[in-house]
Amino acid sequence: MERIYIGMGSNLADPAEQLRSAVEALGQLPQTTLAGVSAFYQSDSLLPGQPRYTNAVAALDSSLAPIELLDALQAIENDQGRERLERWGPRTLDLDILLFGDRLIDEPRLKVPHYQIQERAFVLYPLAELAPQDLRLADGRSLSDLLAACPFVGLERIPTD
Ligand code: A4P
Ligand code: MG
Repeated sequence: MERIYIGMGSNLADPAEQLRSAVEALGQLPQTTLAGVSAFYQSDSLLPGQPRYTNAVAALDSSLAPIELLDALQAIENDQGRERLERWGPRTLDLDILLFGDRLIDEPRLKVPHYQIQERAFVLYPLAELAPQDLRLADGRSLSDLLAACPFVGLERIPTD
């Protein structure tokens, strides 16, 4: 079993509902236990002219191989109506593997830690709700240093009813 953190994002078709469905689907993955879900956060899109995003992070304990997990996440995205029309385009659901145990992965289809983790408050703050305070990424960076360098700006924590 390895601890895995998944970044979830949606900015179409009732984003909070998309994230709730995604959490349910993650909980049903084979060889996998859902270990936690952060609060949901809203923020403006990194690209102007798109609807606001809702983001959250889920923690999994899984014995799936990284590529098996990526395939399963892409199947969940497709099930929830994702259409890949343009890179960075608006989407019903985006599931990114943020961290996978203490692995460094650099394959054509999969880079872990996720390459923009350090720039994204909507990833770091929900991750910090779930991860141990002294978490280190596989590349040696500490989560607390990344948080200190990425202010909580433009994020709105939303009630999850
Ligand atoms: N891939 C490589 N590494 C990974 C990984 N660690 N996890 C590959 C998941 N996938 C990974 O992703 C393209 C390819 O990345 C996949 O086929 C996989 O093999 P995609 O999800 O099809 O395309 P994308 O989402 O358009 O690209 P990308 O780079 O994942 O976009 P981002 O970084 O997710 O950015 N603003 C706010 N506020 N909140 C957001 O969530 N998201 C984006 C999209 C822009 N602005 C945003 C947000
Ligand atoms: Mg993605």
